[in-house]
Amino acid sequence: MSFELPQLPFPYNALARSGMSEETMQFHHDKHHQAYVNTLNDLIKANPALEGKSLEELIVTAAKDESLTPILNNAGQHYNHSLFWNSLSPDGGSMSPAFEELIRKNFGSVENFKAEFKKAATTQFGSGWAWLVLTSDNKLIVTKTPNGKNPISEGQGKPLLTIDVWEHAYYIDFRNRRPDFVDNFLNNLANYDFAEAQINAK
Ligand code: MN3
Repeated sequence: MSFELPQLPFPYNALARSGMSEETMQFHHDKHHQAYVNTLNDLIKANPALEGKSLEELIVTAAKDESLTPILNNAGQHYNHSLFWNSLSPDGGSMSPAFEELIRKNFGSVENFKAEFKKAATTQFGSGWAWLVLTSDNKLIVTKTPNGKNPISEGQGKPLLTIDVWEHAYYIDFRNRRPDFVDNFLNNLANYDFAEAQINAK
């Protein structure tokens, strides 16, 4: 069984009024994410021992074996983009009172959380991702990872929310202004309800 590109959880133009254009969504989902899925399927076909593993199993396995770096890159990018689409919402940027309380408990204030997340996202040198992660001892932390790596490959915990800071994620809408792209994500696009639901999911 091969991996498939998931549909976006909203129409391509749904985020345009919140600063993420239809053109960005079409290129990012249909071209970039699709390419990672296709490459991953080709790599698995060439390495039948890996057939049948879940995406998370592939990431954990490949993270321990340097000869599987191409698998890690493409499985990671498939996982990361799938989570990224769910981290976005046309009604993003607002937190439930319960989630806001949890953020306050872990970061001191919502402003501190946003500052820490922005710092991770803007200081990730080159391509990569920033994350809100639930650790195994139930703390919320912010992390960043390069290229296709993620909190699963790095053993940091369960990913709750992510932003893609590869240039292709923001260059159409924000040109080189990554900090503005991150601010816009945190204030207008971030699906904090999804992050909250992930805490209790499986
Ligand atoms: Mn991307």
